[in-house]
Amino acid sequence: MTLLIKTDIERGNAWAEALAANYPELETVNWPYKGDPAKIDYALVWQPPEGELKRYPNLKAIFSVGAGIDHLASDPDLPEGVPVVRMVEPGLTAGMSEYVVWAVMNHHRFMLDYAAQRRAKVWEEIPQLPAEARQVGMLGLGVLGRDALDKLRPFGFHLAGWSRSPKSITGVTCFHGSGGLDEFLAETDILVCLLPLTPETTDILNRDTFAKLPAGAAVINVGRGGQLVEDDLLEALDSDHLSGATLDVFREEPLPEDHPFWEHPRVFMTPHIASMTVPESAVRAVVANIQRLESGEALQHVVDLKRGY
Ligand code: NDP
Ligand code: OXD
Repeated sequence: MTLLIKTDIERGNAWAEALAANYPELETVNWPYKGDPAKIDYALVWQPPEGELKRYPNLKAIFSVGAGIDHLASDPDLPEGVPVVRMVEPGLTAGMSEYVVWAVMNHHRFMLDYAAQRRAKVWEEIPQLPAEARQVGMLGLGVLGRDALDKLRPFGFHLAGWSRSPKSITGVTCFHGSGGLDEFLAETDILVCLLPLTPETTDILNRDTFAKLPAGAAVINVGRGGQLVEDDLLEALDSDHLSGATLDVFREEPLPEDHPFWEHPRVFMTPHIASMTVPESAVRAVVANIQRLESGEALQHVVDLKRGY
């Protein structure tokens, strides 16, 4: 059995080592692969070139290195009938929750204002609100959104969430579908986007969405850059309707040098590092799934390509 790895070299080596240690029967080869395409049974990939996966006639499953599968769904030549599995693993989930808790606190504790005061050498207290006075609203109640809400719960924020299908989560006011969005936004002071990128979620963080948030709200985007209409965000920040934004993902990555976000005092940015799959823990999920398929059981976390996640 052979698995093709396509990711950056360093991470590819970490995956190869982790797989060798956990599943010695599985041979791994790195992309670009010059051998016989018929030999490849599985692919573990991040952003493969379009059409690449169609080259392997005996592919049994495609594993995404990350949680998002938009890098695969956008391939018009993705081989038909081969299941695509998204990444669900504890290291990735824990990393995202750390980032979201930090970003929520960054806004809750007025850190963008204190950074501005520091630059201006101003020593001044800003009256602090208790966590109970704010609502954190999570767009996306999947594996990552739910864990981040769990980690935020002990601080005492009001928690709300929005998903496609109805949910019931203790301590979280749940909304769903386009009919539930306005009510969800109306009370949300700190909006976190942890949605997958699909045709329905593209551009969802736009002028209308921002206008429905209370004045002074903050926006955190850790989903995908294609969900944010960047000019609309700049307009909402510059008109002081929004108090700030923390952005980890962008329409174009790396962010172009002349992009206004670089210099904007109310934007905090990171280079798509909110969380990363940890090969040492993720390998167990991949190995367990391959063993499941090899013994005739159903794979876990297969995405619905028609739905886009
Ligand atoms: P899941 O598939 O577990 O959850 C997706 C959630 O989004 C579900 O609750 C789903 O609703 C909801 N959703 C999808 N489409 C819609 C829609 N049209 N309207 C309302 N809700 C919708 O994904 P994960 O939690 O594992 O990951 C989420 C995303 O986070 C990834 O796709 C990726 O883009 C991003 N990510 C970013 C990282 C970074 O470093 N910045 C790292 C890892 C992931 P329902 O429950 O009803 O199906
Ligand atoms: C992911 C990512 O989808 O890192 O896992 O963006």
